[in-house]
Amino acid sequence: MERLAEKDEMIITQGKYVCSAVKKEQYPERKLPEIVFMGRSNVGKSSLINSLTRVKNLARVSSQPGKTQTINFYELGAKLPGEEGRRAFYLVDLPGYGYARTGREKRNIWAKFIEEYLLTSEELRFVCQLIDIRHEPMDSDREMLAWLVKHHIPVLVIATKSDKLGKNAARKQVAAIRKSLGIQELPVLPYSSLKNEGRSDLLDVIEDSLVQ
Ligand SMILES: Nc1nc2c(ncn2[C@@H]2O[C@H](COP(=O)(O)OP(=O)(O)OP(=O)(O)O)[C@@H](O)[C@H]2O)c(=O)[nH]1
Ligand SMILES: [Mg+2]
Repeated sequence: MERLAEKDEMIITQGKYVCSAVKKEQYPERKLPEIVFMGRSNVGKSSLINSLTRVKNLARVSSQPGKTQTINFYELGAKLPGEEGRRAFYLVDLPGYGYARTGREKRNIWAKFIEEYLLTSEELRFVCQLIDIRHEPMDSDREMLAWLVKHHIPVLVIATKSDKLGKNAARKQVAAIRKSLGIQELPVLPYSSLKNEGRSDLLDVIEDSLVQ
């Protein structure tokens, strides 16, 4: 997404790890707006959080799927254009779904504590659902999206690892993802954590969600 003119954008002033949770009592005490990242294992959720904050190893990244096993809260500080003070909000990293080596029992536990979080969070602004730009969405992706829509949780679909494809191929693949998810009317934001592509656009969406 090219910009015609540079406009002032939100500036991330700091990022820090706050806590990890698998149950309600472990959520952070301080209530702040929450932006959540979900998607299949290995799709690049933790990498995207590092790219947004520009803090390199804030969220743990691994080439092995199944790295993130808890709900992890990162607190960000931001300076919004035209505002004097700082805003604070959480980026929330979730364990991946659809990881084949996680047994049935473990998957059920996953679903339960994630669901509890998503359904009870009072400050949830929107969920970023991540899809690898090289792959067609799978049934688990469609099921998760349908679940979010059913519960009236706002979603932004992000196509990750956009650096893996050329510009044209990426554009085609974004259209294919949109079609396969049945969301032809909604935007899909291409993102590369490697090159920070898409970062300004995502910051814009986050800024909008903070000021509304
Ligand atoms: N080329 C490229 N590789 C990426 C990008 N984002 C993530 N990766 C790689 O993809 C792998 C998985 O990244 P993670 O950020 O750990 O993925 P995750 O979704 O948090 O995975 P789980 O925690 O296991 O659910 C790592 O090897 C990353 O280096 C990207 O934008 N471009
Ligand atoms: Mg992760």
